[in-house]
Amino acid sequence: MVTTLVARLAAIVGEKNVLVDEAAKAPFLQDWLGKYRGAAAAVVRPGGTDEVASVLAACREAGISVVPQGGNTSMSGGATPDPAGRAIVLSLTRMNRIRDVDPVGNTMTVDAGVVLAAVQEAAKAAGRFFPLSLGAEGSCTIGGNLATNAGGVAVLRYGTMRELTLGLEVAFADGRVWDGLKALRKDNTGYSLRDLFVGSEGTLGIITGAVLKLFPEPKARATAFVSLRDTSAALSLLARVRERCGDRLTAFEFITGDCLTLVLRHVGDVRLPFTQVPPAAVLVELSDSDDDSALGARLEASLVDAAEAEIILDAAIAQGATQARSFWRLREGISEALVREGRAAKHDVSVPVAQMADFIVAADAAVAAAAPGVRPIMFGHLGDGNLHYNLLKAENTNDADFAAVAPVLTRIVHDETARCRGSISAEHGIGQLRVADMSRYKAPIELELMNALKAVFDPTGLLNPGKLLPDMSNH
Ligand code: FAD
Ligand code: 2HG
Ligand code: ZN
Repeated sequence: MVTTLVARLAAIVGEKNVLVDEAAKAPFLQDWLGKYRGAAAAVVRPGGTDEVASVLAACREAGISVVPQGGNTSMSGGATPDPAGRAIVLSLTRMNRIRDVDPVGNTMTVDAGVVLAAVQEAAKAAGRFFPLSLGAEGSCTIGGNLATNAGGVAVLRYGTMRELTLGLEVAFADGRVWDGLKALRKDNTGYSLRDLFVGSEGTLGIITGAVLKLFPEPKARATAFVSLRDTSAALSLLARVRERCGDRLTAFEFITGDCLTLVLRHVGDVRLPFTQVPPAAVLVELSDSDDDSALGARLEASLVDAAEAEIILDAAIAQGATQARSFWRLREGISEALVREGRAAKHDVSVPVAQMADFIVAADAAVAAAAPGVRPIMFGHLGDGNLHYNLLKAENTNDADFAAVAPVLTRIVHDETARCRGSISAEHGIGQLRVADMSRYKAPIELELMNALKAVFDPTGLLNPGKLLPDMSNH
């Protein structure tokens, strides 16, 4: 059966685009964090939307499921198949064409496999700006960004991927294609199908193309690295900078001192602009589409204000683009530093911004009581109420002991999140990592409706099985 399917897939996408050799498949079968390893009958690399549709039809007939994959940078195992091997990985990376840039309508139409950085560059070449920005931008794709409703470091000003998208093209499980590539800012003709696919993590259809919103290119930027005592101080600073700078505030990234220590330990070519590692730090960035030479002065005035009010300990304002990049390097190096430090129980929570300090105090206390010595390493998009609350094993314990306690710690963190009416996945999706927790923290009516939608779009369970939705058979 699999041999027949492979031959059929080769007829659709070309023999060299169906990988069956174990070594060739290997990079597609393991996630970025090295937490999951799966198996697949083949990795299939279509070159266009029609090919995607034909591959889906062939897999459906053969009873083989399909795991869509873009840049394979998922933080929740969303793009990794299970170990059974009764799936193909559908890699969209050959579909990397920028189809159209419209500087009048301020839109760009792209294939789903275009790498995010290439979209940013194409926007720049047209004198425009595409604001989604995250550490994996050199390898993640627009399809993956859409399927996870990615956030990143500029959500405060520009919103998540959902808010940056006007239209979609989607191949359905039955092999039909929906051309929803409308470049319209206004379209109130019924239910928004587009919004169903954003954040659906490959479980409802394969996104093959998208119309994205473009923005005026920022002409001025001002960036500061600020040291502070704690999260409460960071929240006070956020309120002050917002008051003084309005929507020029583009990024407000929070990093604890313990987290900075890991970056300094594991990432080359980084330098802290202070003599000592502070208890906490914030990377603040303002931007303006006017060539506003007063932007730096505005940021400085906000920080002087905050220093006088004893909200901040110290601040360094970047003297040019090179220093700004070096501040960002400290922020963007965090995920890599965490991987190098060892196993972590990763959490990507959001709570109402005003509750963030209380959340951290309560979560830290409960974690310390349950597992003394476990190290909370925190950072995140504080302006969005989004915290990456990572727990690293105590220095004197081994991986096996930590693996045993990790689910208990996750329960503590997620229960505290729920108490604050927060979300257990702010931006990384559910994937396979958080499927069990979906049943625990989502209302039964939401789960029931989500399963009903899945049954409409993918009645045979062809698409990304085991991801996002918990099995409802025992409910
Ligand atoms: P993949 O990892 O390949 O896939 C992600 C999910 O989307 C999977 O469920 C997959 O099945 C599905 N999928 C992929 N393509 C399609 C498609 N065409 N149609 C349907 N489904 C599809 N995320 C944030 O939100 N903010 C961050 O700041 C951030 N920073 C990161 C930093 C690093 C260093 C890394 C490794 C990851 C980071 N991520 C972040 C997580 C990740 O979600 C994003 O990198 C990105 O959105 C995933 O894109 P991808 O192309 O790699 O998708
Ligand atoms: C970030 O904000 C990403 O850098 C990754 O969302 C978070 O590694 C993580 O926990
Ligand atoms: Zn993040």
